[in-house]
Amino acid sequence: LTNRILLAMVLGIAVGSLLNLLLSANALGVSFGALIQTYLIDGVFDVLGRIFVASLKLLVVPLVLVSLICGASALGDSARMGPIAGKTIAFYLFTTGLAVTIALLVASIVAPGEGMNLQTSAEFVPKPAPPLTDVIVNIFPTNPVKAMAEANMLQIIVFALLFGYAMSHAGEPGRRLAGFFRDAEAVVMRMVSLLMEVAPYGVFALLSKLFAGMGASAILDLAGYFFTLAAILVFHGLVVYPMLLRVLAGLSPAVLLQKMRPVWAFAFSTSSSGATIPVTLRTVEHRLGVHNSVAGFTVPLGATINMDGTAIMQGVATIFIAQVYGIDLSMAALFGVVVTAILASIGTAGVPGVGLITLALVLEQAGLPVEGIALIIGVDRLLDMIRTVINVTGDAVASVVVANSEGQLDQEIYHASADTLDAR
Ligand code: DAS
Repeated sequence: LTNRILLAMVLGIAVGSLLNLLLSANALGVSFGALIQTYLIDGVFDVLGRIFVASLKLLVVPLVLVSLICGASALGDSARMGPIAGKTIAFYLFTTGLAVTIALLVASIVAPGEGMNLQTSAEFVPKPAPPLTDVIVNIFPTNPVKAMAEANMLQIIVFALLFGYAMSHAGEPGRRLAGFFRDAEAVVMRMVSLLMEVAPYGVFALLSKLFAGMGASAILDLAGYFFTLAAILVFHGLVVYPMLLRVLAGLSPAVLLQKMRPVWAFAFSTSSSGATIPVTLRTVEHRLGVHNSVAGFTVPLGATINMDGTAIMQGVATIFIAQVYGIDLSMAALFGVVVTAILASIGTAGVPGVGLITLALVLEQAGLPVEGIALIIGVDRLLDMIRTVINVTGDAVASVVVANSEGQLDQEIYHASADTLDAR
């Protein structure tokens, strides 16, 4: 299945890029070109892609709810919820802070924005940011059904943790209900597997449409910014995470990276950590051996508050915009960028483009012109896809490290090859 999804990714990028070339060179003629654009790209590919993302999102709330309730009730017994939550949140904050610090350092040295006089490509109207106190109070749901209807991840997480914990301290009725939720989780997980069977078609459609509309010219204008950011994202994924796995858990990173490929395909093609939760959760539990009581908590929480890739973009974009406008940032301003990037990633859900919205927060805090975002908006779509891959990888690494530290990692599953697991 993994190979089919990866093949769909490659095909989608190839077909989309070819269509982009043919259409921009007007090689198909005006009328036939218009037909292709209308009925194929904006028709079949667009509809299939959106149905695919919708069906993924459909599973997110039920899966997060039942897996967290099961996880919390299992944790409730062992009263390990506190230490696991503490370790998880500490890991997320540390890696996000590390990510944005590396980004600020490298971008300052590479200086991609030096001496550029770019005109802003479009007016960017930033949304007013909610004050931090509201963000914290907003984490506590007033109505669980409303939280689920709005897919408010943090509120669902709080409700599920409280409900699951209470369930584990409710005697016989609690035990019966726990059984129900475990069955419910098994069924929803089965739905994820069914959806993954048709994933190649969805991934192909999404990427064909995306690349058909993505001119290479946008990347050429911003090559310095694009390649600096892409390089740091790859470094974080292939060097920092493997180092953390070895140092903190003594585990082989190659195994994790190899098993994460289907998750990467979903994250890359949907640009949404939230929509990828069902696949991240299934992979972390069934292919990396993280017990449900840990994964059910770390994965949904991570998809919402842990966005190392986004923090890296915000670090590089801040330096780039400061350089383009010829503004020198003080150490205090840079420190403020680190703190704001961490806090900004906490308050936002993992959906496409959320990184740009919170970038306005970071720029404001650094005293930089927020309209500078318009400089980089043209090339952000592809970068969003790449940084979402890093975001979900960070969630998986945290799950493995925390589970391992709690003795909740099945080493036999972790080290089993992906093919033997797929065969099960
Ligand atoms: N697309 C976001 C995510 O789902 C990341 C971002 O927008 O920066 O993680």
